[in-house]
Amino acid sequence: MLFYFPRPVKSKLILFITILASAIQSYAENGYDLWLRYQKIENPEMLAHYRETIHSFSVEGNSPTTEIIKSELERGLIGLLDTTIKTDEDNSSVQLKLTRSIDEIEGFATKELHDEGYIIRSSNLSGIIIASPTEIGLLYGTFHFLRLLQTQQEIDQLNIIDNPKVDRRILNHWDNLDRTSERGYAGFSIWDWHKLPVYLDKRYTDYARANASIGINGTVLTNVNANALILTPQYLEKVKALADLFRPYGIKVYLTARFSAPIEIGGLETADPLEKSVQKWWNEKAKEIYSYIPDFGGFLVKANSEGQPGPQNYGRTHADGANMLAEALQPFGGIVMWRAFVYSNEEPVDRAMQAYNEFKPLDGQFENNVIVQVKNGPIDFQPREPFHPLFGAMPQTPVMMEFQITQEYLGQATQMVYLAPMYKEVLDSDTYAKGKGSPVAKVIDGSLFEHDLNGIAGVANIGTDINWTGHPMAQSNWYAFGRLTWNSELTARTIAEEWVRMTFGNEGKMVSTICNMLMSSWETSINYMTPLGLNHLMATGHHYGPGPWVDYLPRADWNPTYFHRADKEGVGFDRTEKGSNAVNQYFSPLSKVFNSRKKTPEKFLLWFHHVKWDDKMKSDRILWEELGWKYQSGINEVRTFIDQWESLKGSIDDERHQQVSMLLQIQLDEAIWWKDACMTYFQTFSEMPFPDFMVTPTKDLEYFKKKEKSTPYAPGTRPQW
Ligand code: BDP
Repeated sequence: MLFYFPRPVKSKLILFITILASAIQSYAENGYDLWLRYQKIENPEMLAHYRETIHSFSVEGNSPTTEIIKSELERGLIGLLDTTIKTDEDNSSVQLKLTRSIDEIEGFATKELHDEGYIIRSSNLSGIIIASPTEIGLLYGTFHFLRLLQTQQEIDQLNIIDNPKVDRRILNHWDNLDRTSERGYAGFSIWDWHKLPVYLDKRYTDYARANASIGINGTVLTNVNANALILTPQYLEKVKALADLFRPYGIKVYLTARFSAPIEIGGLETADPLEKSVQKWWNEKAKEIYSYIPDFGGFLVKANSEGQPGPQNYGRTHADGANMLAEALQPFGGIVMWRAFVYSNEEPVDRAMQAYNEFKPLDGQFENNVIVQVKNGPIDFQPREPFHPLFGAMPQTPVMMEFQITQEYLGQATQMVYLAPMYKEVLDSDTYAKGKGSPVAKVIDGSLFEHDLNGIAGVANIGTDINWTGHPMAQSNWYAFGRLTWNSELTARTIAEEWVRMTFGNEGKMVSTICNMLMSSWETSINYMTPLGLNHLMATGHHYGPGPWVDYLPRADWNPTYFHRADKEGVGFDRTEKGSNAVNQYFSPLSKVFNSRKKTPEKFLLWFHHVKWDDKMKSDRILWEELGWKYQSGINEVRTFIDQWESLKGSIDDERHQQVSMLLQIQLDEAIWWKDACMTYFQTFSEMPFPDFMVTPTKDLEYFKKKEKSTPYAPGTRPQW
């Protein structure tokens, strides 16, 4: 229907709508721009200083990547400085110069730079120079420079040399071809396979920009529980469209390879890796993929794990399977990331030990373009796990890290949990593989055992939600993952601060309040979910909410009761020499530390020990009380987050402020639910009264058991485990 307004009314109305629109725009933010908001610098002195220092720039070269650099600089500088910026084509009097002629830079040895590295220098005479041997390095340097402005740093005395510590910095999308996302909590998959290859969603470009801005240079587009169809020409054309779009941003595309693909899409009768016909099929498949995508990164493979097909179906080893794929990719420079997340139902040994038992004997048997991808801990992305004992245990094999960015076991998209402290705890853990000073970080950057092939992967938390990650604060985890893949030495706090400044603004109190909230959020979530080394207490299928009583699943090691082992005496899994002896998979002295009840850090206590309910803890409380203490403090801490956030009302745009407020309320309810359900359940074993300092649950166990079943459609669900 068309409305007709007489002219004067119409123009007034238009004026009113325009004013309204700009008012809303300036104060409502939907989070789509992530940390690349480029809002005008609030601080007038800094703004004046920056404006004086930069009013033109030049970028050497003329390629898709240099075009991207120019448009990012324009967008960034115009947004931040709110002024006109010249791109000086003749290069004569520019203040900001991007160049690949590093040799000309005084006092600088080119060999100091990695291919993707860059330098940023400022001098009074020649302005600011960003230099790198590659265009991608210039793009990274550009984002670094913009970050300096976004976080309001001094730019007068810059002398930055920055190289990535790890070569393959990769996101793993557990995305299915029907656009559902396994363990995804931010809507559907961003890959619109149906409309590809013709329709290129703007999100793809913004995804690439965001990744490039934090140094991510690879993406596995498909779920590890793989679908062979992705390897058919119909889909390869679509993958090619994405690869072409991502290439100028320095991002390589990888795919998951379903081991049984030769049968499912190749018409063969077997997928036995030692069968010539199977090898031939993969060789041809690789050739075909490279005809579409000349710089295809390679395959990520989940085999013989949770029902996925693999070489063991034919009595072959993981090395046989990986090497067959490696041979197919070798002529083209591709790699195989072979996952070590394997455990078998038939195996009576402790699940935490199985990957190590399976893979350690294969050390030295892999082709040189195979890298074994290991989850950070030996079970499965639990809120807190000790590092996986395979790190350091396979000196002759490149081993890469798999973190989870999506919060499958960490409150999903309803809870604020900043994961950088967790990533850091793992990366900084000393494996003692070559004596003291052999941290996990050095295993995975290749330096400990001198491997050229090295990498870090993170299971992405990105979806179609307008703000990409569901919870506005979960953007920080995507950001932190990228920053740590580039430089694992950055502190979690430094990264948090960068992210807050770029995402919310630079006002001092706001920055420190949000940073404090972020920095304590991981420990808080552990406190109200799985304190003292407990793990896998989550409800079945979706892993949303508590279900410590679950004991009816077909496989022992899918049941929470398998993991906590509560009985009348105490709680915890005995992994000492007297128990499963998992402690022995660690190098000495760690094996000894974990074997000792007294020496084991309390954060891992119930991971390694079955401890009596009345055993004394460091706090002088007995274990039962300490559990209550932890659960209750988790709740109290969430209440503090609510107050802290409330104090920021007015200093953050209303839209995001309100979203986080509502989510914190859910987080509080969930924390209380966790405490009540777990303490009520564990009380059936401890048979002790709830400690005084803990708010007593008002419902009985039956209530919580029913509640566990009341969310069958929680997002990201898998049917069983
Ligand atoms: C578990 C998830 C499951 C994944 C599996 C994996 O629950 O959905 O398929 O890990 O990593 O964490 O393969």
